[in-house]
Amino acid sequence: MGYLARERSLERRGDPRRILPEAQSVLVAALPYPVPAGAQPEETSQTRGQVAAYAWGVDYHNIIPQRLQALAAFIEDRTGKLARQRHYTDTGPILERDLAQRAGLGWIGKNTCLIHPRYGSYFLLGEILLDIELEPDEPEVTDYCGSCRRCIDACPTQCILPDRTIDAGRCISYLTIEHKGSIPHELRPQMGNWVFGCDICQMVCPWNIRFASLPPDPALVPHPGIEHPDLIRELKLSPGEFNHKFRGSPIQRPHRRGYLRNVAIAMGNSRDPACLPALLEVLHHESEPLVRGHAAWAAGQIGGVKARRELEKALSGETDPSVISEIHSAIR
Ligand code: B12
Ligand code: SF4
Ligand code: SF4
Repeated sequence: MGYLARERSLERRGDPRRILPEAQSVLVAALPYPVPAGAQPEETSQTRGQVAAYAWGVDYHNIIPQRLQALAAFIEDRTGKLARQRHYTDTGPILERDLAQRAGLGWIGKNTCLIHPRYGSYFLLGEILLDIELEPDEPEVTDYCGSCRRCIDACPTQCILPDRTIDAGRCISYLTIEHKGSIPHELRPQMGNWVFGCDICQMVCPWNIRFASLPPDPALVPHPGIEHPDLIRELKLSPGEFNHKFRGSPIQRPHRRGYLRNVAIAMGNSRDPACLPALLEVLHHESEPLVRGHAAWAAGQIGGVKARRELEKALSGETDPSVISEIHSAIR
């Protein structure tokens, strides 16, 4: 996420008029996604992963711009003026939560999410910069977190800092979605069964527990089986099957190799011996070293004589230095 620190990006984030010099107003919209229930489905014995709720449907980057365009057209109709405008959701150098707070949509909680006092935080943000002067809403100035610190205490990697920022390099959301390479060994056990994103600091928030009730946008309703994927089945996805399964989904972002890396870590954390055959298959036959390496780690976590024998066997045929090093530490 180096783009966040670039000089030009910093300046533009500080003042949206660097993006659209004629800008008079910023209109901020919130798009609700499903409310996660948290628990794994009870009827099944398979080892399951967890996917962040915003990613259960279609990629919101493909939905919000359409919604914003319709909203801008409505405003043009009402004002009788063709507006100069720019749309953003996630992709642009602007501080979306900060603008949303100033537009009265909520306050920025200790978990750094924008929380609405009546609807919680399970929504995504999008903005329109306009050269039309709109009457501004009142900013949300109250901090409803008070003395609560549930998110800080519940965060598995302890990455929520006291100044309402997070140490993104330790956040499971960053590690599973944005981080490209090997996941640091010390963070793997804390990732639990999250295979894409993380909702823990929102799931424990009293404002979500009490109030999150907005119906999700129809485009974001869950695709079948996506909330708690069967880890063994996921690890077996070929490149073609991965692309087919996640076409149009945010889960495309880490690519197959990043996603299977996450699945392998979740298997290792489950310590479920039922995962071992799939992990060993990957260890011997997968072409991506990143996935082989994390499968070696996971096999080591599950342990046992068979895992050790197969790890040693894999070592004799392995040529990639990163995988060799993973196998060494798995059998140590
Ligand atoms: C980078 C990013 C991440 C990173 C870092 C998150 C973070 N907290 O910064 C990672 C990958 C970890 C992440 C995770 C998630 N994200 Co995110 N993420 C973003 C993104 C693209 C940029 C945020 C950003 O700018 N961070 C950088 C730091 C510097 O920002 P900051 O600390 O808020 O900045 C403060 C100060 O540093 C200062 N500042 C910063 N720059 C400048 C410049 C100047 C000139 C000045 C004066 C001051 C200043 O002002 C800010 C005060 O408000 C935004 C979209 C956007 N463009 O805003 C989405 C966004 C924040 N994410 C979103 C979501 C949904 C998530 C997840 C929930 C996804 C998930 N389930 O896995 C998690 C939540 C994790 C968490 N607790 O925050 C939503 C939040 C919606 C909401 N209700 O709040 C957003 C708004 C995307 C969207 N369009 O909806 N995310
Ligand atoms: S998304 Fe997960 S890892 Fe990141 S801050 Fe929230 S609880 Fe911590
Ligand atoms: S869990 Fe508590 S401290 Fe964290 S954001 Fe919610 S209200 Fe604020």
